[in-house]
Amino acid sequence: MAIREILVVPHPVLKQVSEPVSEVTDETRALMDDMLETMYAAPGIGLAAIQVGVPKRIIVMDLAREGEEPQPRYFVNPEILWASEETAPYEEGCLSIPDIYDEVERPAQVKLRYVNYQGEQVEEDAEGLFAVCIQHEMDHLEGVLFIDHLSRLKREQAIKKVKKQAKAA
Ligand code: K1U
Ligand code: ZN
Repeated sequence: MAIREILVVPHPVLKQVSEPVSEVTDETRALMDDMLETMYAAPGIGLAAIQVGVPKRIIVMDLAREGEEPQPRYFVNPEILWASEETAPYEEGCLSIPDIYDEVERPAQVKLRYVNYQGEQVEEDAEGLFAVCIQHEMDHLEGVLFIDHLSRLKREQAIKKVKKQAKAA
């Protein structure tokens, strides 16, 4: 396993649309293992493959709280089958937009279909932080960042701040 570099804005690869995975192979699982290790090291609660420069429709996540056993989760080719009309706000962050947090409103519940680590198709309902995180990560697969849900002014300020931080580092 290896920790990979996480791309940060305004890296153009983050705007790419990711390609479906035709089959979950050992190579796919090796990538998912690297992604999980990268996410834990960051630290974060989710990561899309495009954030490590791989334009494939793959997401990893772990929503276990501090002190709980790790609960790694893997989503290949995730689809939203249904989204609630009810929405909920959440103060989101993103490992590709360090130190920027802002409120995004998204459907409160979603029904998902995806392929898991073993290559099996699964359907699952998501709500709460799981619903927030999977929608945030699925946006990454379309080249969409959480700041794209904010005003142009806030988005431009966020990118400017990240660029300034990078220059200072
Ligand atoms: O960059 C990413 O896509 C990961 C992102 C996921 C996310 C967070 C909050 C709302 C929606 C999606 C993160 O993990 S940001 C870091 C973070 O939330 C966190 C870090 C350490 C402990 C707890 C949370
Ligand atoms: Zn993100």
